[in-house]
Amino acid sequence: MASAAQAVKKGTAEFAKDVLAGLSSSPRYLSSKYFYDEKGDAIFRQIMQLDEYYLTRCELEIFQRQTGELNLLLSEAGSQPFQLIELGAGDGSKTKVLIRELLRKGASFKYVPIDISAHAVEELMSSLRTEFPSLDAEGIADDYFEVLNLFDHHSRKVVLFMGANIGNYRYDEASRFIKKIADALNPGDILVIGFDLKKDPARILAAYNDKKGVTRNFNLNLLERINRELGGNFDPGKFIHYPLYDPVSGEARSYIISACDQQVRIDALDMSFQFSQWEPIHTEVSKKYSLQEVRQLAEENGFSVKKNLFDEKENFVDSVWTK
Ligand code: AVI
Repeated sequence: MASAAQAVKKGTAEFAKDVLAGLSSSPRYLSSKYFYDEKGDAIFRQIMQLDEYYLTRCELEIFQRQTGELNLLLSEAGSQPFQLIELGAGDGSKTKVLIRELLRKGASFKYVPIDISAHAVEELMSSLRTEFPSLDAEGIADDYFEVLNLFDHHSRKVVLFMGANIGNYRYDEASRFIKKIADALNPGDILVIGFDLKKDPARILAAYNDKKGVTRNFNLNLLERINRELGGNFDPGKFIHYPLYDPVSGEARSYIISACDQQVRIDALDMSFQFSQWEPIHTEVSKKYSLQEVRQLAEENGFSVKKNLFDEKENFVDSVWTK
């Protein structure tokens, strides 16, 4: 078993390796998975409260209005005990609505929230202990890509992958990931997956370009994280947050753009990087789906769509699939 210090060292080494690969490539990129350090988690919580960021409210509405329906779908799959595995659990606010209902109905399950942010998992576990003292729960802080095949193959599983986290993969990557989930499940197991749907492009763009500049801080925190953890000397004031939305692919993409010619040193890599004025670093994809793409993603990976649960205005869907 790795000690906490060893885990931090491994995490930092991986971060350094990925930063080197991304900044050495042309065009440059940095992975959005590194947004979520302690500061990034706090900024993301602010994003979820923003007027422009409709996604969280839509999904919460689905969970509040349709918990009964969701519960029914979960219980139809069998009455045996199951593992409720949540990929990218975050603060678990939507799942708590479901957990409360499952406990009330006397369902026998173990909740396993997984998140890349150790800090988010610790906070979630401590709030679960207070809110649901009788809940059987085990939090895992890891990249969910890495832990999928560690699950007991015999137990019944309900996997939750919400918050439009699937949108942070391009379609082909998303399909490969869904295939990985399918391989870890048995026939009859369930996957509940949240998709942000295609809609007015102006509304989508505004969600990634809020007036208060919170999403800007979220994006630029990547540079600050490199400064903090890898001894970089990025000046975030010399970089611009630039989001765009492509209605053809449905991808909202975020970039960090160098506002001037500049050189940045990263001690942990023992290297300097030259940025030219207006050079972009790609940082994030947030793909928006059509219902036809949702169905295709399910069916090409061995799932069938059992039910689509929408918010009232049909901005968002939690799609319930069975293997
Ligand atoms: C976590 N993920 C689904 C968010 C999204 O909408 O892509 C992350 C985010 N990035 C900027 N704002 C929110």
